[in-house]
Amino acid sequence: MDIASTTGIGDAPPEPSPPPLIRREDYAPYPWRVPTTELRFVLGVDKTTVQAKLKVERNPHANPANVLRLNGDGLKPAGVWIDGSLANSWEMDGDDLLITLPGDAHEVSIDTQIDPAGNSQLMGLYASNGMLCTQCEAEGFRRITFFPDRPDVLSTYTVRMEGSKADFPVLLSNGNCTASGEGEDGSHWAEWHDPWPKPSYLFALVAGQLVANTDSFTTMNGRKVDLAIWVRPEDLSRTDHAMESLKRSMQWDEQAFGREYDLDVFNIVAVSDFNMGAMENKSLNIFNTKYVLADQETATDGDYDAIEGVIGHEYFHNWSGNRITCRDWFQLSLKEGFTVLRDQLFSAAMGSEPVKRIEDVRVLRSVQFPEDSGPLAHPIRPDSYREISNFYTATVYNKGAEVIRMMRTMAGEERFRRGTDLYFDRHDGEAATCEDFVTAIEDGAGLDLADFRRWYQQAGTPKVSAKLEHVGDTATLHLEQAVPATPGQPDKRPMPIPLKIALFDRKSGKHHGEQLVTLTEAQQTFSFAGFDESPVLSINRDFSAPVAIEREVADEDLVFLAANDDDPFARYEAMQDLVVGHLRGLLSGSVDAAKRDSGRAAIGEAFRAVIADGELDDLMRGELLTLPGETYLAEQMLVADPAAIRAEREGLKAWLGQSLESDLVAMHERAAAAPGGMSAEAKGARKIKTSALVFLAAGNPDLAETMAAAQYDAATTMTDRQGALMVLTSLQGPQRTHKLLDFYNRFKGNALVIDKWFALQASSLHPSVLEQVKALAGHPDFTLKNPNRVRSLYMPFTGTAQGFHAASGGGYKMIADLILELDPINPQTAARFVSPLGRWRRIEPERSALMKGELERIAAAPKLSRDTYEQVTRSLG
Ligand code: 0A1
Ligand code: ZN
Repeated sequence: MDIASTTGIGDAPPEPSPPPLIRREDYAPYPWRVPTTELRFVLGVDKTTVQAKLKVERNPHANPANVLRLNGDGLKPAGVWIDGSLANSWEMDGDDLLITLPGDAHEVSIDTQIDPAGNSQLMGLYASNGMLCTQCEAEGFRRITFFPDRPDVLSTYTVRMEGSKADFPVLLSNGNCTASGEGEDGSHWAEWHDPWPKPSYLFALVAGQLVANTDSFTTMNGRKVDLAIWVRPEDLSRTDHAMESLKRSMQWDEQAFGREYDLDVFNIVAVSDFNMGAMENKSLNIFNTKYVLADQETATDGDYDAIEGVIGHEYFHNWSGNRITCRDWFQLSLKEGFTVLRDQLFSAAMGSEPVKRIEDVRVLRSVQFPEDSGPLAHPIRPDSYREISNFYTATVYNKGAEVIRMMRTMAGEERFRRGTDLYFDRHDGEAATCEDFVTAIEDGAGLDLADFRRWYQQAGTPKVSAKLEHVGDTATLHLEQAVPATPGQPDKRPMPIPLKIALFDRKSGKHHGEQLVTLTEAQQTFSFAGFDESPVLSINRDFSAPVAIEREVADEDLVFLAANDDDPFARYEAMQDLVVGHLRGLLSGSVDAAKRDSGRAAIGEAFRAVIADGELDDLMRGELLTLPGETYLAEQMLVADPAAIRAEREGLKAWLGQSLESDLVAMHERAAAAPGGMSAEAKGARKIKTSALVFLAAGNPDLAETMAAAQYDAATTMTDRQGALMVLTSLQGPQRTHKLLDFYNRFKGNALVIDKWFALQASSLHPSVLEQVKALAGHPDFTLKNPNRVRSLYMPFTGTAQGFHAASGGGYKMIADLILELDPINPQTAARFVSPLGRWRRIEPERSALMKGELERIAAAPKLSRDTYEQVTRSLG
């Protein structure tokens, strides 16, 4: 579609015009309705023909238009019929098809032809290992046929698929299979009907050689739902955990949110070529294999948890996303923020609530906080975009979830439930807005959220400084908030920030009850009487607000909280703050050797107490023994030196590994003797085994090498095996090579495990990681065509101080080269690699210049996708 016809010979090449900016304030309803859509597919991997028949009628609530604008992307109409007659009253406008319609209601039919095998973007209809599948969110449907490809046009779909029975024995689409039959020459067909009106982004089709794990679920009102998880035959034995997770999700949504499933079938299909995690197409969810397949030998405990979470997430979308969808893509957080909150609550209910909370906060801080403080910062409800795929971000998803969680905290669980009940009731069947959601919570829960709406408008992580003063018998809490300037938003207003606090008595180690204070002004004080002695402040308990707290606090108070706080998150936070404060001091150069030693001693004592604490479960112990990550540490500094952060953090790790060596070895031994299985105890034991090795590897590499090699050899689970190999990969002894080779040979042919093999090497602390990743890119198993493989090699690499941030600039160049090479193949995935380079303003000057230089090199490339163009220009802007 890109053969230039616009330049005459001898002309200067035209400035490529930037892709248009789409603005939230320009929303206008679509002038037409599409009550029904009939699609007929004749399927082939290299050629699929599509016939679309749309009933259209004028939308009385929109400005009238005689032209029906149907979006397309790379399509040519092979024929257009209006009310059954071949029509010529149409024209193309760029990729869109414009049809002039005389009356109020018509039937429009359009034929198109597509090439699924040539679709390397994996948007629309594409081929993956001989199977055909679709991905339509956000704007992929327009790559299948011409259509008003926007979420506020809801239609009832009937789909007929026809194809070779040998190649495509299984034919699936949304809703129920209503008819099927045999054709000539070995073909067969099936017809599916989805009774629920839906936007085009929820359409799905799958055709291929698949087998199913089947089961059923009976809903609270007695509807029996047939469940099936479709995979390639060799993967069938790894689908049980996904099935159990699905049934638990269905049950939990009934009990926690009163949501019942609304069809007789629910299908999940696993596909190995997929741009994201999974997709909530109505009754036909399509999943990245990574979030379906698991057994103990090939999947880690983390993988099991992620599968449960993503299965839940997609299932919960049936109500928060499908029954109530989004009016436009600016409202993405309406479905995503809310659904992430729902999946977080689900996972917490299925496992350890505090550990889940800590994990969620860690993701928020390591991914969303940097996004919010960089050039790509945007509000959870963005104001504009050029390519919507770029806005499937940690901000829209994870901060979006935090914002809704704050409403829940302010309302309390019960009142919040009244709010969500009202929302589901009031907007069922509609394409709604974030504003609709907030209003429903306001009305249902009885909250005033007038100022709270600023959380939807303003980007940037608020900084809250907290100081506790004690005079007479009164403790006074001084709070101040500042929302930093972000691109396009220089001035911010204060936002309501709900903070759970407790004041601890130093002697008893207890507090007199948790309180919720809401900081609404730029500065505010809160007084608490009845304290003869100055209490210890525990603040933002359970991470009640997604803010950065700067507390003026003595190390001894942090040690106190790390040992005594009854809020597990606050306890974790005290440990983190202790370490962050220590490393920050060292990095600023303001700390002498004596102060460094006393800081280490305090941290060492806290760690020793955590290792010894008999009351703690091992999952939580593992969290408390996790040092703050390098990105989070970099985030604490205006300008970061990645090499210095790495060196100080590793220095502390080595010191802890040495001074706690016997405690760590004993902890490892104790955990190694624990029974296996999938209980919380067994998972906890596996987690702390690897934690012990991580510290020992820094402190005593030879000992760690021996222990890790033994753990690897004895492993009966991927958790133990991967943990051991992760440690060995960062060491330089002979076991590194042995075990990497063993791992590869053992799992050759299992794509998801080979992804781990790439990722472990690409994330290692090994000094030669840059050369190693370069070499791995030439490995016969590496391909740019598979997003999982690309991500597994290059994403972990962007976190390596000695690799990505190599002083030579070689790491930056490698990622820029990747972006340029991947962009024409898969722009969505390519654009995801821009943000690590976009951190340039917050990095020390020499590296900063190198990073910026690479961004400029990408920007100067002759033809960039909309995706990459937008991310690169925002990053430089
Ligand atoms: N709605 C999905 C996310 C998703 C978005 C775009 C995709 O296109 C490649 C795929 C999936 C979710 O939140 O799970
Ligand atoms: Zn989602």
